[in-house]
Amino acid sequence: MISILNYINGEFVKSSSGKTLQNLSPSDGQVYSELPRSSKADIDIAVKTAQNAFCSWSNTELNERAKLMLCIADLIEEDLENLAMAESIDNGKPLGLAKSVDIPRAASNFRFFAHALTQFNSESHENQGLNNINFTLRKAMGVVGCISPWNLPLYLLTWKIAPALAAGNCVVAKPSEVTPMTAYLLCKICKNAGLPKGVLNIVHGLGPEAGQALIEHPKVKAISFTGGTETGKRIASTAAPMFKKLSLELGGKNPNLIFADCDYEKMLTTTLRSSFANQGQICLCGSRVFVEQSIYETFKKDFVNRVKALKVGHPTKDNFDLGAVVSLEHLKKVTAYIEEAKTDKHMKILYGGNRMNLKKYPNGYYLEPCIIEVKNNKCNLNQQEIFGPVVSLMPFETEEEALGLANDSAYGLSATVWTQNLNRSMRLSQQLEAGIIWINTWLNRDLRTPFGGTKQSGVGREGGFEALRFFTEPKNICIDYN
Ligand code: TXE
Repeated sequence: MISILNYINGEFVKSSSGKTLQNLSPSDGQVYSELPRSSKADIDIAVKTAQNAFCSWSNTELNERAKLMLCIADLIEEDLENLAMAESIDNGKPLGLAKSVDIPRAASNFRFFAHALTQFNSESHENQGLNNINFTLRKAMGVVGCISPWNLPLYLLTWKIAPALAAGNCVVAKPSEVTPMTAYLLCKICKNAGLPKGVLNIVHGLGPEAGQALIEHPKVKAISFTGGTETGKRIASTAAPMFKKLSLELGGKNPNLIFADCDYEKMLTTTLRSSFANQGQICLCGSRVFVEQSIYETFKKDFVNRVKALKVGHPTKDNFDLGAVVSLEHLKKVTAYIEEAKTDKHMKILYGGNRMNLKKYPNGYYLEPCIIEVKNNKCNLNQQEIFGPVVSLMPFETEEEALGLANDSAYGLSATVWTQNLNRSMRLSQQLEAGIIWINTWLNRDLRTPFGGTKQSGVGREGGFEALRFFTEPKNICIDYN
C-alpha cells in the first residue's frame, strides 16, 4: 500500500488528525494507496508556511525563478515513464495518452510560464504637457489557492500552479481526492529541483473539508478552480463576499457542428477523438454532435463503425483506445443517462453503453463508448454535462438551425465547426457562444491563448499572460514631475 503524504514547508507529512482516505484504481476497483484526509488545521499550517515563504519568493530575481521552474519541467520529462504509469493507474486513462499528452503537457506548463515570466510586462501612460507619468506594477498577490479535478490530474494542477509561482505567489493546492498520486510525485520533483520550502504546499483531502477550508481562509487572496459547475457555484458563494479574486473553469456541453462540405476523413477521425478521448472525460469533448442532413445517414453509419472498432481495456496494458472511467460513483452517474435513453422513445442507442466485465478485472469501471441519436436538443442528455464516453447525434438542415442548437445550452466552453466555407466559418465563429472555437480541428492548444468559457462554463481565462494577470495585483503609480 502506497502512502501519499501532504507536502507542507518542504516536508512530507500526514494529516494532523492522522485520518486517511482510500484511493482506488479504476482499472480493477482495488484500493492501492491511501491519502491524508486533511482538515482546516492542515490548511491553516500550509497557509502560514506559504505566508512565511512569500517575501523571499516574490523578491527572487526573475531569472532565478525561471531557472527553478525550467528545472522542474526537465525533471518531469526525465520521470515521464513513472509519472505516466502513475497517472494511468490512478485515473484509468490509457498509458499511451498519459505518456503523449498529460505528462508532456505538465512539463510544458512549467516551461511555458518560466519563459513567460521573463516576458511579462506592464503599461505606462505619460501625460505630455502635464508632466506626469503613470506606470503600473503587477505585484504578486501573496498566498493563492489552486483546486484541481481528476480528469487531467497533473496537467490541470500544473496549469494552475506554474503561473501562480511564476508570478511570485506562494501556493496552497488541493488536488482531487480521486486522483492524488501525481500531485504527490510532483512534490518530490519540486523538492529535488530545490524549490524553496513553503513556496508550494500540497494538501490532500475532501472538497467540502480541505477544499472548503482553503476557499474560506482569509489569507488566501485568489482561488483558481477547475471542476464541476455546481462546485464552482458553491466556491463563488463563499469567495465572492470575501472579495477574493476567482478563476472558475467549469463544465461544458460542447457542440460539434459538421457541415456537408467538410474534409470528411479528417472530420471523422477527429470527431472520434473529440467524442471519446480520455473516456470522454475532458471538459472540451464535443458531446453534442450535430450533422447536416445531407450527410447524416452516411456519417451515422461510418461513425458507428469507427466507434465499434475502438478497443476498451486495462489502461496500462497494450494500446487500448479507452481505459476505465474514473470511479464507481462516476460510472453510475454516466450509466444513469444511458438508462434514461433506453426508456425514452425520442432517443435511440446506436451503439454501446454497456458496462464491460473484463475477465481479469471484473471490478474495473469499463464502459463501452456510446452513441445516442436524439430528436430534441432539450433532453437531459443534451443539456447536462455527462462527462463520460457518451455522445449524442442529431441532424440539422440549415446553418441557422445549427447555430441555434449549438447555442441552446447553459454552457459555453468550446465549439467545433467542420466546413470548408470560409465565410460560414467566420460567421459561426462570431456567433457561437463559447470561449474557444475550433474550425476544422479540436483540442489544438497554444498555451499563449486565453482559455476558458462563458455562461455556466465559468468566469475568467487561464493561459498566457491572462494567467499572469490573474495571479498579480495591478498597482498604479502616478508621478508628477513639474
Ligand atoms: O467534481 P468537483 P466532481 C464535472 C463533471 C463531473 C462533475 C462532478 O460533470 O461529473 O463535475 O465531478 C474540489 N470547496 N467536472 O464531483 O466536486 C474537489 O475535491 C472546495 C468537470 O469530481 O467539482 C476537487 O479537487 N473544493 C471538470 C475539485 O473540487 C471543492 C472536471 C473538483 O471536484 C469543494 C471534473 C468545495 N466545497 C468534473 N467541493 C472540468 N471542467 O474539467 C469539491 N471540491
